[in-house]
Amino acid sequence: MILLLFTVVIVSLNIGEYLIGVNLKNVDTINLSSIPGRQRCLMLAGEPYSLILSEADGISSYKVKVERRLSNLREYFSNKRSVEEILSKGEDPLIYTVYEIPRGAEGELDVGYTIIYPGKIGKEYYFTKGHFHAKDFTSEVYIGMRGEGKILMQDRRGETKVLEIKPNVLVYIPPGFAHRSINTGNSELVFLAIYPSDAGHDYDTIRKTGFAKIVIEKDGKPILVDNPNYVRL
Ligand code: M6P
Ligand code: ZN
Repeated sequence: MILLLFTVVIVSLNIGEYLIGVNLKNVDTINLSSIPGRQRCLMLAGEPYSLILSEADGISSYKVKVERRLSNLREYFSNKRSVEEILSKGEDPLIYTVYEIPRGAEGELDVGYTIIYPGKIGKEYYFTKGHFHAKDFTSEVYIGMRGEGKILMQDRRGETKVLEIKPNVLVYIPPGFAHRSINTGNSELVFLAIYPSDAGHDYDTIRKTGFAKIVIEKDGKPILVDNPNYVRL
């Protein structure tokens, strides 16, 4: 009987991993957008949990770790010549890392812990890809942990808003706004993100249009300027 119960538990865990498409226990580096059926992940749904915010590993008990390097952001930075120069030297700097606890089910919340490293490509500060939510009527909350930066938000008409993020600051991103985080400091920008588990990531729109504004360094300070490559839909 105990053996039967044990077998049932093992089989169901494997099915959970099969549904999300990755082995969650051994995930090291994975492209978040490549996980099929994230919203069907059954691993943790319904179970309460607590976690420790640690400087070393992001968040304890994370299930997915995403690393994005310059080569993953090739189309995103505005100074294409700088991008190609760096990559052609065989360098591929790590721009940011996300530790994530996906929950999978409608009504639940996913938690992400993002570290954007300090740096620039040309004059443009390191940033995240940025995305709309696949479900447009979902929002998100960011809580600054370390460092300083900006959250750039843009609605479907191309109207932008920018807010500061730093420790003890909470930024609310309303439904319908794409969001990108930018590290404008000399140290890591670290923040927590909390969003509905079924929100989904729409990367395609921003990949095609870019944001209408970019954040660049001028005289040692970050300034917001028009993006010369922005494509208005
Ligand atoms: C935050 C959240 C995540 C997101 C991450 C990186 O943690 O918004 O959902 O994945 O930032 O941003 P992006 O997915 O745009 O690369
Ligand atoms: Zn989001």
